[in-house]
Amino acid sequence: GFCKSNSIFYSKRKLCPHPPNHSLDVTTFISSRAHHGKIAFIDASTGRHLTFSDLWRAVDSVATCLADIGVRKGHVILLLSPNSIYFPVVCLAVMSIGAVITTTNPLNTTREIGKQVADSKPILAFTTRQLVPKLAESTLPIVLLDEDEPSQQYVKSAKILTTLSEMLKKQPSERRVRDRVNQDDTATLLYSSGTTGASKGVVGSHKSLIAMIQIVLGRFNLTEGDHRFICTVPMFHIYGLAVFALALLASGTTVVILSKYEMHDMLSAIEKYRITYLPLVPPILVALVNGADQIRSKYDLSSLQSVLSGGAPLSKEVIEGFVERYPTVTILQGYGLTESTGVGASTDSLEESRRYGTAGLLSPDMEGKIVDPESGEALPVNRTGELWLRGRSIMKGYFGNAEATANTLDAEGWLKTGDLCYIDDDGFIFVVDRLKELIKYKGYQVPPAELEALLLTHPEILDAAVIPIPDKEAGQCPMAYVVRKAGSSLSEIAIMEFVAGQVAPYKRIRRVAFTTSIPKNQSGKILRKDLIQLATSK
Ligand code: AYL
Repeated sequence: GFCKSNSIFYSKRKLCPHPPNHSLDVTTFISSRAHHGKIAFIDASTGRHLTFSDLWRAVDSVATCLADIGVRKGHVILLLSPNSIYFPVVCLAVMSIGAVITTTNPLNTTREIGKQVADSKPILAFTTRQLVPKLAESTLPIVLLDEDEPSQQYVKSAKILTTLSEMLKKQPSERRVRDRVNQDDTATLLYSSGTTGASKGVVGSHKSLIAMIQIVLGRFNLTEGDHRFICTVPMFHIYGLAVFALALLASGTTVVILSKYEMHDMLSAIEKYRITYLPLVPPILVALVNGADQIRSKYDLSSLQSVLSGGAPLSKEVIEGFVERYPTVTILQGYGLTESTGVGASTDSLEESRRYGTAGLLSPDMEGKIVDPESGEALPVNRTGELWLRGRSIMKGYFGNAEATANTLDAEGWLKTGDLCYIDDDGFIFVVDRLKELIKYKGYQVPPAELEALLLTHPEILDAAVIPIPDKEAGQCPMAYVVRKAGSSLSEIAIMEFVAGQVAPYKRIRRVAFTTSIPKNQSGKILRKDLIQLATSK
C-alpha cells in the first residue's frame, strides 16, 4: 500500500535509482549521456540553435573562463536574463565548478533586485545590455550576454568585465582549477517567500537537482519517438530551470525556447517546429480554451501530444473545456514548490487528470504526510491538513535564515508546504487551500508581507494588510486593506500607484479598501482569513 500505519504516504510511481557516487555534480550527471549530433536548444525568434556538442563545448569554455577570473566553489553568480539558449549554458558552467547560481525575474525593479543582491552576495553577474540599469545599485562586475559588442551608451557606469561571446571563444581547459564537487554541495539559490515573510534564498543542492531530473525523466517517456518541447515558462523560476535548462538535456530532447511568452509566438513555434510537449501555467491554458475556435483555424497544432500545467490549480471547467476543444492532446498536471526543486506530485495520464481538482500522485522518491495544523498529529486518508513532503529533492534550507529554515524543515527532513491538502483512498493529493500567506498571480509569487512592509513606508498609512482575491485570468490578485492616518485623504488610486512604482508589474495591488483597523490575533499576526472572507462576501 501507499500508506503505512505511521501515517506516512509513499509514492506509487516507479523509482529511477539515484546515482550513488557522492562525488558528482549535476553538470557531469547530465553531460554523461551523449547526444552529440542532436539539437539541444533552438531560439524560436531567431532560429539560432545549439547542438549537444555545441552546448557542452560552450559550457566548458565558460567554466574555464570563470575559473580563470577566480570564481571558486561556493561563490554566488547572479543570472539576470530572459530565457535564451545561453541561459542553461551559464547555469551549467557555474554549477560545474561548484559555484552557485542565483536567478531573478527581469521584470523585478532595481530595488527588488538590489535586495536579492544584498542577501545572496554574488561576486559576478551575467545580464543583457538592456537589463544592466537594473543592477545600478550594485558594483557587481558584469558579463554581457548580448552577442554584439557592448555599446558604451547603455553601460556607462557599470563595470563590464567581458561578454559571453568572448568567453565562448575560450579553449576549454581540462586542467582548470576544479574544486571537488559533491552531491550535497549547494548549486542553486532561488528566491521564494515560503510560508511567511519576504523572499528568501532557497538553497538547492546538486543532489536535489539530480533527484528532480530523475523525476522529470521518469514522468515522460522520451526514449520512444521523436519529441520536442517548447519552453514558455521562465527559466529563472524552478519550473523552467529544472525542466528546461536541466532535465530535458539528460534525455537528448530538443527544446524550442521563447525569450518571453506571447500567445502568437508560442502557437507559430508549435506549428513550425512540430512541438509535441507544451508545458505552461494555468492562465495560458485558460486562454487556449477561450480562444480555441480562432486558434485552431489559424494554426496547425496537430503535432501536440501533451500540455503540462503546473504552479497553480486547474478547475474542472478548464480541464473539460480543454479536452473538448483539443481532444487529441493529453492534459497533465504538476504540483510543486521552489522548496521541493519542482514537482512533488503529478498526474501522468488524462485519466488521472480527470480526477478533478487533484494535484496527482506523489513523485517517485517523495514521501508525504498530512498534518493537523493545530495538534501536529499525522492524519489518515481523506482528512485535511498541511501537506509535508520528504525526499532527495527537498531544499537544504533558507540561505542565512536559521529561523525560517527551522520553521519550514523539521529535524526528520520534512518540508512543511503551507498547503492545506488531503490524500484520497487511491493516493491522489488534493490541494484544498493555502495555509501560507502566499498570493499567486499567473503562477508568480507575490509575498503579501513584502507589499505590507512597502505600504507602511507611506507617510499617510497607519496599517495595512494584503490578501489574495480570486481572478478569472490571473488565478489570484493582491488586494490591500489600508488604515489611513488621521486627517489623510489618500485615494485608492494613489496607493496603487505608490506600490506600482516600486514593484514588478505582477506584484501590483489591483484593489484597495479602507478600514479602521486590521484584524489581528493576540500575537499581532494578521487574521487574513477574516479579511479574505470580508473581501469575497461583497
Ligand atoms: P512556487 N495546484 C495547486 N497549487 C499549486 C500547484 C498545483 N498544481 N502547483 C503549485 N501550487 C502552489 O514555489 C502551492 O501553493 O513553485 C505551492 O506551495 O512558485 C506553491 O504554488 C509553490 O509555488 C512543475 C510543476 C515546478 C510545478 C512546479 C512548482 C512551481 C511553483 C515544476 O512541473
